[in-house]
Amino acid sequence: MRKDSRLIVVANRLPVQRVGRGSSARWERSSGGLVTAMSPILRRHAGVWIGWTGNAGRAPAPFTHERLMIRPIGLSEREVHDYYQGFCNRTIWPLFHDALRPPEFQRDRWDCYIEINRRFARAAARSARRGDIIWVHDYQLLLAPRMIRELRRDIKIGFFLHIPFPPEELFAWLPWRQAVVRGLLGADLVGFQTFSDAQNFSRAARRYAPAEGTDTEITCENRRIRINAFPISIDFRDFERRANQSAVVQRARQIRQRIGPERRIMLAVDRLDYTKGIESRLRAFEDLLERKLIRVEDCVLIQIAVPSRENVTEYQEMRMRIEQTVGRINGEFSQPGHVAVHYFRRSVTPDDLSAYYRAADVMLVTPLRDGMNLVAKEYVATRTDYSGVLVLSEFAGAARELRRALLVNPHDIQGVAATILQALRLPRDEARKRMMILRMIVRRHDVYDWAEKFLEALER
Ligand code: GDG
Repeated sequence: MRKDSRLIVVANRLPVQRVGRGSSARWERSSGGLVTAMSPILRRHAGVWIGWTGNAGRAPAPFTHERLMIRPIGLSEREVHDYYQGFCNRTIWPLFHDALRPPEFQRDRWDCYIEINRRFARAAARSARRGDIIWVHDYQLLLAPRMIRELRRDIKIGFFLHIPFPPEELFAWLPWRQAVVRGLLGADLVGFQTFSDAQNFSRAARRYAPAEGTDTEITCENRRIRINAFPISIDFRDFERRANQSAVVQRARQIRQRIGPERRIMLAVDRLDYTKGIESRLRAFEDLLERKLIRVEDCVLIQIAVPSRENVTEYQEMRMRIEQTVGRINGEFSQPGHVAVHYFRRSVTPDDLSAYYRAADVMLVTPLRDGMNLVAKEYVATRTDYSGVLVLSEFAGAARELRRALLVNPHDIQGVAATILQALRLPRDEARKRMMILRMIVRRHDVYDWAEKFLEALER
């Protein structure tokens, strides 16, 4: 990026959140992955961040936080309902994740989605000076690139999709598919997690817009649009450093001690989302106990499940089913002093998360569909002594890079069970070889590399 140009990030959520009440209320940096990814670039270049505060109501006035200009976008109650909970989370999210739940197609929610995208686009266009770069993020803002382009022909616009882009047959369901494709084609560069997502999009573009070209370059209305894969990553060194802090080492030791030092720990960490495959993973674990291939005296499953989208019915139903399954497994198989599944429905601090990663002999990352999955990469970064085994779903974007994990089809419960068993029995040398390669890959392709490559490509 040119030294004097600024980066304008447009994302559904702001990188800060309001904490405290009354006179002690203040803005604090939130801990999300996107904030971490963007922060080194934003330190080098002055920047503006446009996003929603996360609460219904009028937008606070723009302000500066740690040298970053913050421009909050306001959403009314109805808009939160129709745009965020409605179109984003009940149409695009399920449709783009292999329609794991039936997507809902409602005209008024779509109208609201257009309106909110326009609100973000106007704010972006107004904030940009000549020479600045605008980087729009994710599925909440698929229409914004074109809307910004209509207002500012002189600005470079990049777009990155954090979730998968569906194959042709599924994308075709969307009653507003043309508008979505054209919305994205307003950008100069459209980035995806994997090459097959990129390919799915370029095919959709050629089908639903007056566009022609290849999988990586398209011409539409006399503009050249580049399309490519930029697999997102983590701050590898930061995870490595945290893993070796004495408080974390102590905490990991304490977790092992409490679980029982002789037991093998299997860990899973997910948002409570139906895409993450929590139910099938529990069923695979149950299957192993039922067939007496494992015993609670020898191993345990810890499931950290972070509450998410709790006012959407599908999420409430899924939570109930998961909790029933955990109850059933524990009722059936736990012994005094040996609980089969430890289920924590809460989020833990970054230090605790690191301690759990450190304590876990086997990490189970088995989503039914996932754009990337950072948990898999975080586990790898934490294993500084090269121990530990990663079981990873073929349907997570991360599987394209982390080929040396034990890959599974999460729909095949018996297959997952067999792979868990393989992970528990993997000879130490073999596990170490695999982990060395996994660590090398994530170290080399960290989040800084991701952001740099995207911005470099955008400027080309
Ligand atoms: C979307 C895409 C894509 C989880 N529990 C705790 C905690 N976490 C942190 C993890 C990780 C993040 O949340 C989850 O990231 P994922 O990538 O696994 O999943 P999504 O939230 O679905 O993210 C995904 C991602 O965007 C980035 O592009 O990879 O495919 O769906 O960083 O560490 N953090 C703390 N306590 C917890 O209990 N502190």
